[in-house]
Amino acid sequence: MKSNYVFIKKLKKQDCQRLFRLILLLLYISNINNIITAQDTTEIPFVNKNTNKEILEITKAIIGLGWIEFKEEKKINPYTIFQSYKSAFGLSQNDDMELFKIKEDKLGFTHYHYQQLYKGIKVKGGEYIVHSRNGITLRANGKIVENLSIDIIPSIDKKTALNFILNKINAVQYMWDNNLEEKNLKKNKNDNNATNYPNTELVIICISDNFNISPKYFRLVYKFNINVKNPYNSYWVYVNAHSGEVLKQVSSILYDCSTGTCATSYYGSRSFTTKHRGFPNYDYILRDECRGDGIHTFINGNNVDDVDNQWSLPEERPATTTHWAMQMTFDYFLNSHGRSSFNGNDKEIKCDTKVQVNGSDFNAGFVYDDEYFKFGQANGDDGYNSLDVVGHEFTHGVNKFEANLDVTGESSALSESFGDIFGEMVEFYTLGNNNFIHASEI
Ligand SMILES: [Ca+2]
Ligand SMILES: [Ca+2]
Ligand SMILES: [Zn+2]
Repeated sequence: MKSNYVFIKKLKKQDCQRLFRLILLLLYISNINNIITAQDTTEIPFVNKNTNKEILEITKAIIGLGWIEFKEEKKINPYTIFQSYKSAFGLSQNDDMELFKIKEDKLGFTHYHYQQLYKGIKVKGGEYIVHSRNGITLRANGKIVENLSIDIIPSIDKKTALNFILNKINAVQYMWDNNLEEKNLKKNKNDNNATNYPNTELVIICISDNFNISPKYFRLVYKFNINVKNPYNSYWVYVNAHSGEVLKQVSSILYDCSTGTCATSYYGSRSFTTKHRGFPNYDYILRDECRGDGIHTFINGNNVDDVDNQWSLPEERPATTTHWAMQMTFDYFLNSHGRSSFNGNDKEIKCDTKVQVNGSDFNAGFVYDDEYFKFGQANGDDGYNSLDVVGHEFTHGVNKFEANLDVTGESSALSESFGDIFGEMVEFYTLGNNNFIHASEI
């Protein structure tokens, strides 16, 4: 036992020395790595180099690797800046900057959005925005990927690339193999040639996670949008157009508009918009992501879900009716007044239902500071949520943003009367008639 003990002790000493050497080695390697990363991330764009006489001639200041300020007296035309100063920006004869969007703002600036093309192919992330006033370029910011040298003739064809992807995704069923989905798409798009079968385009993408603009990180790829029926998902997939390697696969479901049916309280069966939740739920909730930044309806702050998007449970009726009525209200204001959501700028609409205050049913209200719409229960399984009531509450939100009408005195009285009128308008918009009696259905 004793000798064993010594042996262990010795081993430990040796181990310590080894460990120490290992740490030194690791430190050394990590240092090398640091040096490599440091070199990689300090890829200086040509516009920033002090040897770039052409750019120094026309600029007042270049701030970091981002902003460029131009001398106003140079009167640089925002339409021709990348043609006139092509080499100053580090563009080669293979590169072009394509103007794809022009936006004016309220301050009198016009913003020109440019996309870099390499031999005519989009370079993802190679973009510039040129800011001008009165036709003169004042500033610009963006990134250009310099010195690209990529063979733009793919080594593999689209079909082969798609097969690589399908083998990787290995779905039970794709959207384009489902007859009903194909039929619906043709119907919705009013186009007999519409199909879910994936289309593709060639693009150049960066494979480094932190978007390093060094040309060694750029690859020619096929970009596909793959819609999968089972298990439900939608992907953007990038396949190396030379090697066939799947370089990136991202789920592209940012929003979802599923059409469901609900048994409403006062208006019979109606269809409305819900959201499909993928893994791990695979169900639908009362969230509409196709109107502004969304309409989200809860029962006492909790999501309401349904597996087949046919909403028939009586205890969910206050929520489903509210969700539908709020969509009709949204549509009325958008289609009749060009107003998207109550703030006029897409703001998310949150509705809580079956709301109680101090243990008793509440009727309906707009929480002024939280901008939350609340609806109580009525007659057991119904809600305080007829179209005119929901329209009325929504109008309180409109009044807050449009006229600063709050909850006091005359301001509040005006807000109530506008709410009543617009509530009736929502009723008329949806049903084709109205009765000028508030909440007569309840
Ligand atoms: Ca159901
Ligand atoms: Ca009414
Ligand atoms: Zn009111």
